[in-house]
Amino acid sequence: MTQLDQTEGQAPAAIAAGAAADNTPAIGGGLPVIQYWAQKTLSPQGPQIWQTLFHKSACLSCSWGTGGQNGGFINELEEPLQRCMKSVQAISAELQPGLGDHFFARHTITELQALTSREADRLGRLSFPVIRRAGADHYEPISWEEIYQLTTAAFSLPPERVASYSSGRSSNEAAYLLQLMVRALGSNNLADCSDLCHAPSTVSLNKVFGTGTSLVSLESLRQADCVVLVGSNAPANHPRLMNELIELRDRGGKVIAINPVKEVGLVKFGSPAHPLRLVQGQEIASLFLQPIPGSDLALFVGIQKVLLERGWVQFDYLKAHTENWQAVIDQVAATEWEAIAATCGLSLPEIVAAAEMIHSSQNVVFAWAMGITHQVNSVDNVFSIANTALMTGNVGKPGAGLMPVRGHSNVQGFGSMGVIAHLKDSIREALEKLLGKSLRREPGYDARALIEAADRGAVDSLLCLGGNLYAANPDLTQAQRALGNIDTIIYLATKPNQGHFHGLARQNTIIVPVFARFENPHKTTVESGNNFVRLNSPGKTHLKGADLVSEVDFLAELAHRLHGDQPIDWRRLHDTRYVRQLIAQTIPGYEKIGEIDDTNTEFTIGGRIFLEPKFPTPSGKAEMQPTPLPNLTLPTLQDFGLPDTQQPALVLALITGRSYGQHNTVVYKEADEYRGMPHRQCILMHPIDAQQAGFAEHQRVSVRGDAGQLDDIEIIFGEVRSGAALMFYPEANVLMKARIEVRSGTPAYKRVPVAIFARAV
Ligand SMILES: Nc1nc2c(c(=O)[nH]1)N[C@H]1C(S)=C(S)[C@@H](COP(=O)(O)OP(=O)(O)OC[C@H]3O[C@@H](n4cnc5c(=O)[nH]c(N)nc54)[C@H](O)[C@@H]3O)O[C@H]1N2
Ligand SMILES: Nc1nc2c(c(=O)[nH]1)N[C@H]1C(S)=C(S)[C@@H](COP(=O)(O)OP(=O)(O)OC[C@H]3O[C@@H](n4cnc5c(=O)[nH]c(N)nc54)[C@H](O)[C@@H]3O)O[C@H]1N2
Ligand code: SF4
Ligand SMILES: [Mo]
Repeated sequence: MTQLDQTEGQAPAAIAAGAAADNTPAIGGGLPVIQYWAQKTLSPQGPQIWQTLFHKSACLSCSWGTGGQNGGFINELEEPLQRCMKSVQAISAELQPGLGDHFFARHTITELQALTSREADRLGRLSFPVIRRAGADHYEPISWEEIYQLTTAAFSLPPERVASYSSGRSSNEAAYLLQLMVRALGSNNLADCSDLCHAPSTVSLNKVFGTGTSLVSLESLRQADCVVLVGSNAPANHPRLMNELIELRDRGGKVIAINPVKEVGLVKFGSPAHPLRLVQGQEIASLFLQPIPGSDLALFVGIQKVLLERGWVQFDYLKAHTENWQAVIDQVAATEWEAIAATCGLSLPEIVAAAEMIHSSQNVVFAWAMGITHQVNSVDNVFSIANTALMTGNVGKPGAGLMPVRGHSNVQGFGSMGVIAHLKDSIREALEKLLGKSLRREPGYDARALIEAADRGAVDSLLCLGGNLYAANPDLTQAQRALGNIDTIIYLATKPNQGHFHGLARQNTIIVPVFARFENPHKTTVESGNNFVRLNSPGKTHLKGADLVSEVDFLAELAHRLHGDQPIDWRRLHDTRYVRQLIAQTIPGYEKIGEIDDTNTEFTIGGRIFLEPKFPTPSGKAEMQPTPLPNLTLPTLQDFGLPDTQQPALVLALITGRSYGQHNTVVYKEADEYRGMPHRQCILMHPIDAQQAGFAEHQRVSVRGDAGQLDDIEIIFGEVRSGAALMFYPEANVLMKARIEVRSGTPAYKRVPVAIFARAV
């Protein structure tokens, strides 16, 4: 049905050639990256891609914050050559032609539901607003006036029954407007993709340090001589972070990689910024530890125990700068080595090696991503990392500290702007002053609570500012049912995705096509994971004759219709400069945004980077938290409704995550050559697990979770820890029910119990 760009699906030749040996390349990054650049930028779309790469705006893709006012290739320290292949992937997807006028008349929703993620993305840019009315099997064009009428009516319903969901690609200005409009209605239901992502980091860091974001700047990272990288596939997901690790190794520093999967790019990486080693690559991990999924906390307690037993704990630091340290030390002392080793599956020498490396380094940065947060004990996981950093005096000095490696390019900005279920009192009070009324104090729905509420019929209206709420959730059957209980859903989006076809509301589902970041008619800003604010210049869309709206204009118009002129002139919020002035007034640390239109000066947010061990907690000290060992169990075959005579079969802890050829629920490329997975319907397994159950490589099997089953899945052997396996999201999201960490609401996507068996049962 669609014109698929076949070149995207093919293996780069360099990889295909290497495939003969063992099916995977010897390094991450490397020549295929250059090849991809050449292929894309020399294609007919090439000139447009280059133009967009040089546009003065932040990269659309990850939170590393490349691009901005000094040009598209510049990082936060104004260094050139900092743009990775992913940004080209993201730009080229937004530069697709628009959907034709009659597209939705020609294709039923039933047909569109059969599309894969990649096919849905390849349909092209959304270029005119459409509505799907109750019972219809088509989207049809709709006027802007009717959209605003329906949306205004939907958001005039009781505030506890209205909600928003957002994803971190939109601007700070759109995020600020969204939360101001929703809170002014009396609702706190501001679910966000960060609820499915780094919320556990925010919760833990706030509890220990009184601040929820990275405590380390990029500049400070440059002064580290050891980086502990936990549960992150940075070679694929934050490629420019790899430049930092290459340079760290060059200056004699160490990298400890902790990951049940031996990701090739964490072993060796070739970066275009270091052309002499592009082909052979640079060794990244000085030490690679492969714990059992979900067990990192036990490893960190083990490291702490070594520090304690060898007299390496910095008690002077703990006494001066932390609270509750004695309880944490007591707990470490009381935890048995056997329990630690049995939980994390690592040997004592491995744990000692990590502790020695941390101890012998001057300045250690602890960085982590989804391997830590997508767990049922994710908040405790982050506590255990923080405790290790504090025991070694590695927080609150240059070159050291804690660094959650964030996801979307502006996900952190959304949190700063107040799009968060648990709003800080200081921001609430500032907003109350601005709006001249008191705001609801109880936390609103986070992303999971929103789905649960919708599932029980408690939500009438939902506005989605970007993202793909349907496919990002666990248990897609429930997600579809829950969204189907909502009367009105308004999706603001740049490109179609599976959520627009499966996440249909009961009455009206409206898709509002919006400008991408580099097309907005006004300036906007975003915040990087390193707490740096980027300014995006206005731009133009390549879509001729399209009927798009900017997110800010849509939200300002809707807010004006809902709230009129009081107590603020909502219509004035069409002017993003005015929005920035309100942000400067109400968001702590963001004062400089009030002048950015005049100065064009991007800045680091105040009060976020800690070069001294003084923290914004009531005591000014870090408040350490004890960390109980997780009790890791896997179900038996009977729990999956299978007789234990079912042969061959085995139960594994499944990691669901990304390939380098996808951005979240949007798949750009079917194969993941770096892991040797030729298509999306694969499971990466340890050969021993497979062989013990009688499976051969490339055999097709069924994978069953507690919510669903996937058949015809190809077994691929790889360097994943025995007992664990890896599959791609969002395809794997049919398998699991949502098990969440209670304090953060984040699902445990990285330790999903699954049973594998030979035939569909
Ligand atoms: N190319 C690309 N870049 C992206 C994205 C994308 O989809 N594609 N998404 C963006 C977003 S929103 C995010 S949140 C980030 C995600 O960036 P990452 O967090 O790097 O991505 P994931 O693929 O979810 O998985 C991270 C790693 O955790 C490991 N892991 C799994 N379980 C465990 C465990 O129990 N312990 C440890 N130590 N490790 C474990 C996995 O093997 C994997 O290597 O990337 C951002 N950047
Ligand atoms: N099993 C499993 N599930 C997961 C994860 C996992 O590792 N495993 N990861 C989780 C994580 S970390 C995250 S962050 C979530 C991601 O969840 P989401 O953020 O909800 O999903 P995305 O796939 O990033 O959303 C992509 C869509 O955003 C829209 N879009 C892109 N740019 C813009 C823009 O500028 N404006 C607007 N309005 N729309 C835009 C496009 O229509 C595109 O189709 O998924 C979570 N789900
Ligand atoms: S590392 Fe992230 S921000 Fe930098 S160019 Fe790559 S995708 Fe963009
Ligand atoms: Mo994320």
